[in-house]
Amino acid sequence: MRGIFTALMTSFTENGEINEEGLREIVRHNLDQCQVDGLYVNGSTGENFMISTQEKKQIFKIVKDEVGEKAKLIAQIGSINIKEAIELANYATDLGYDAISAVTPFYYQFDFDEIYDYYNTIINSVDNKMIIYSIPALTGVNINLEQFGKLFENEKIIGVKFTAPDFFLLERIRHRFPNKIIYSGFDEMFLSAAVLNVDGAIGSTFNINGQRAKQIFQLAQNGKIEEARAIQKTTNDLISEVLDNGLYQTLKGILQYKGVDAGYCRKPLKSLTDNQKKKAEEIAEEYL
Ligand code: MN9
Repeated sequence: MRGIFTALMTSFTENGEINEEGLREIVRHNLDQCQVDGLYVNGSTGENFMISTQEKKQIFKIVKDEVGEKAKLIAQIGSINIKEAIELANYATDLGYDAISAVTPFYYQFDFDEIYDYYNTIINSVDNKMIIYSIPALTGVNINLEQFGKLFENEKIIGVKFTAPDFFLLERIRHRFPNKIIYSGFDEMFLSAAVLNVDGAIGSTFNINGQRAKQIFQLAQNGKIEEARAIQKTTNDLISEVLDNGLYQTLKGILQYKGVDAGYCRKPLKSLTDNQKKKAEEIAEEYL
């Protein structure tokens, strides 16, 4: 399960329906052009928190059907509706997903005992492995080193998608749990995480820039930090422009420009304005 995983985008029609053919095109683009090792399906980047249970299942099914055995698949099934999480975990497992992942439960300011119960209840209800999805900036939920230790006592909890700029905590987790899998979550900080010996990365920008992420990872593993830094620099020039222009909209605009029908974002996310679209095309021309 090491390597570069794209946090897969979902293609929607202008009316907000799932665009199946567009979704398949995004998958193929990731495998053929970006050459990533796997896909992380129905994460933040997939607009997961704006779609129904039925639609999540549909997406899991389409992606597995398109990928087959060509890449590893992680199903993000986290939901504060724990019954939904368990249902989706079993659904994705039956489809053949290699692991499941769940965002930390958010909104109600759950305490650690509740978070602990959430992960153990979900993973003990399914014959699969769990990757914790930690993204404190969006959930408000922080897990400290001791708490990671308690969660990792369950051997079915195999790792974490670490989307935080806390390199002190990241280094401590790496050191304390050498056999757990750590994925770097912020693409713009990937080299720094790779130097700390993470096992891979999961990111939104890999939908367009997966090849550079693969290079950064390979170079860092071979100790070629100078070369890796140059590629991270170009990557970050690209990411800065994407973030300034609207993250998901711009990624979709770039894919569209590349001939991939990434479609629209789902409301309440806005869709690209004409100016943003033009900028997305300029970014694609300059960097991709
Ligand atoms: O999961 C992604 N996080 C979100 C990882 O989309 C919330 C990242 O890949 C970021 O989008 C990316 C840009 O900040 O690093």
